[in-house]
Amino acid sequence: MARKDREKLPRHRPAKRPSSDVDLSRIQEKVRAGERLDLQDGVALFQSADLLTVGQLANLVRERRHGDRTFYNVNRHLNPTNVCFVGCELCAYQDKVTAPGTWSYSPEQCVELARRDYTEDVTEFHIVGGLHPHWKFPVYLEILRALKEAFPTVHLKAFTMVEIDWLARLADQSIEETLDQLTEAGLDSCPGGGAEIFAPRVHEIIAHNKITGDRWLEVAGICHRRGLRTNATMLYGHVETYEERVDHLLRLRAQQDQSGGFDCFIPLAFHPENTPFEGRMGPTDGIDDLKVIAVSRLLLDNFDHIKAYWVMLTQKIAQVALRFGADDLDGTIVDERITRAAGGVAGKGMTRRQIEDFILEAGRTPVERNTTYTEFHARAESRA
Ligand code: V47
Repeated sequence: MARKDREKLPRHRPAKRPSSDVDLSRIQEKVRAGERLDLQDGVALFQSADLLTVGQLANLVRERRHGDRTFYNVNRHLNPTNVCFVGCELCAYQDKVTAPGTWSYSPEQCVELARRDYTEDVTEFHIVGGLHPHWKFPVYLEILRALKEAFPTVHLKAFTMVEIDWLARLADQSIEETLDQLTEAGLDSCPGGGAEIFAPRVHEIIAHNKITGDRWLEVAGICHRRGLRTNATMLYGHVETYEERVDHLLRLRAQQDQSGGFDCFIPLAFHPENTPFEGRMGPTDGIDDLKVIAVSRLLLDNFDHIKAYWVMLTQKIAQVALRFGADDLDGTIVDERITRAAGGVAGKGMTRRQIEDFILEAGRTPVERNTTYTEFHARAESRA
């Protein structure tokens, strides 16, 4: 990003000063009665300094749906490339193929990488990358085909709505045709990244070249109508206000009412290192992390699962989040790169044993799931 453009970026997060004067009694009644919350309720929950009441309400909703069950999967993240010409201000990816630290793996290299730590326990590859300036649509099909051929039983959760939109444009065809070809090549579902914050004011500051929030939702709707399950995310902790967070959540809820194909919602805590925001703001704070999980659980009454993504939250916050509305942790991951590039400290992966212990220590029951939450293995005891 050019220095003059960097200078224009906001120097601080908007001040978030929760207050003890916010009255939550009407919201408590609504949650207990199972009534839908609105924009005003969502903002009040964020404004309240009473984190424990907000968390307790979210926990009530979480336990109504799932009891103590806490989901995880045995997966591996794969990023075929970190070269991306979009140049989002929020991201630590590089825009030039020749920049130091970049990679662009061939389909064979993706298979080789996946094989390196593969065990028969792995049920999912989570595949996302940048929008590579030189790759054509067939490269993406070949990556899927090569992985499916080498690992026929592994679910391929690949490509965000941003990538799907780009692939359709690369192939000069409709989203529907693109999805059909990707599915034929092995695509099983899509991850939830790239949604950022839908509000145009924020989008312009953190991801001005990326598809708009409206387009992200439209592509998700098309996936759902085509029978493809997807996830949804919200990147928080940069320049967005409480109102803009709540607007994002309510737009996801409205989309879910319409198309019903989201499995899980994942709040993503912004990491500024190696992005143009480095030096302007630090990582998010624990109070805000827990509040976002809790308010998401309370507003997204039509989403089954809220994920505490341990990579971005750290293991400690993710564990506490299991009592603040979250019921899922993502998985073993093995080789996480997006957050580490932006200063993440939680590590590259966890063993199944570590995840299960971590859930049991929170007083919850670990349940291994597949990607679409249709197969489960409950574990009373942790195991290797
Ligand atoms: O799309 C990019 C975000 C996303 C930064 O669907 C950043 O199950 C924080 O979407 N700081 C990728 N976040 C991760 C993602 C995801 C993760 C886990 C599970 C699932 C799922 C999806 O990370 C990107 C972008 O929104 N991101 N840069 C950053 N500096």
